[in-house]
Amino acid sequence: MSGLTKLLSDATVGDVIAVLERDGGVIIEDFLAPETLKGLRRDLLPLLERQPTGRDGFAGFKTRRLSALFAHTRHCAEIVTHPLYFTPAEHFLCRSRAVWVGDDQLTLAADIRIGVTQAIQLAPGQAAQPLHRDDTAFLWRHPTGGREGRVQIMCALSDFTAENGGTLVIPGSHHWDDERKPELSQAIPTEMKSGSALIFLGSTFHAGGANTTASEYRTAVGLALDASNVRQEENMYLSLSSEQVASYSEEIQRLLGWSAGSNHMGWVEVDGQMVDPIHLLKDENRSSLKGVGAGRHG
Ligand SMILES: O=C(O)CCC(=O)C(=O)O
Ligand SMILES: [Fe+2]
Repeated sequence: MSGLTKLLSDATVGDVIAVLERDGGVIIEDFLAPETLKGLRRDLLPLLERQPTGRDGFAGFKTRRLSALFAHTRHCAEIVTHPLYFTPAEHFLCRSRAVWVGDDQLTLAADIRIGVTQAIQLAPGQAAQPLHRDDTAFLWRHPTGGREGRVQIMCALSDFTAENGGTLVIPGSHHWDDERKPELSQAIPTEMKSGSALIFLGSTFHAGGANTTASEYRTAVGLALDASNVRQEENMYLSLSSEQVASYSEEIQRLLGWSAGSNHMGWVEVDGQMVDPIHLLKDENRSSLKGVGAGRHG
């Protein structure tokens, strides 16, 4: 394959689904309306500039990340509801299951939640990220049989090139089982103009590319739509204040959901890093809790 398949923004939902089923990823050219692209750049670029760089090879030592995006810009709403993203996501995430409740056999399906929001900017000199699947957060099993946990989008706020770190994707890797190791030699860089978007399945191997340019920044808004069954049933975050949670032992704090674990489910951004919320309940870190999300820049 010489490049990832590109569709124009007048493609049908069926076209997008067909390419995702075959390759696990697809580029939609001119995905963002010009005013959406302009608004995202205006709202997010100054905030990204103030973020520190990552502290490990996965987050990227020369990468700036900004989360809680719905607190920082209104324009993410236009991305998640775009019919060429939302409707294919529904197709992969909302598969129904028959379940017995007493005498009734019901057909239930998950609906959709926004799983991650993150602007990602790779500076010159950033090395390639390790290849991974984004549904690793859910410890999803592969092959998925068509039932995905996550459908991800990377909207380009700058041009994406092979040289500036355009996302590496291994086409077809969503069909692989969990034993098969991904290799960089199999990955294809995402090359697209600013305003275009890469959509890929949670089971597709991908990585941020290496930025080998002297002075170009590669900037994206990454968002994930997730199946709503990958969360706690009762909403503990709204039911208990952080003070109430902090009054319990660490074991109970984690069980109430204030824990990200080794699979990083439930992290929260503090000072540009994705941290385990358990740390915020400790007395010495309680002040950071006020810095989470909108409060920090508001
Ligand atoms: O920056 C990119 O192109 C991809 C980043 C990514 O896959 C991630 O952080 O999970
Ligand atoms: Fe990823």
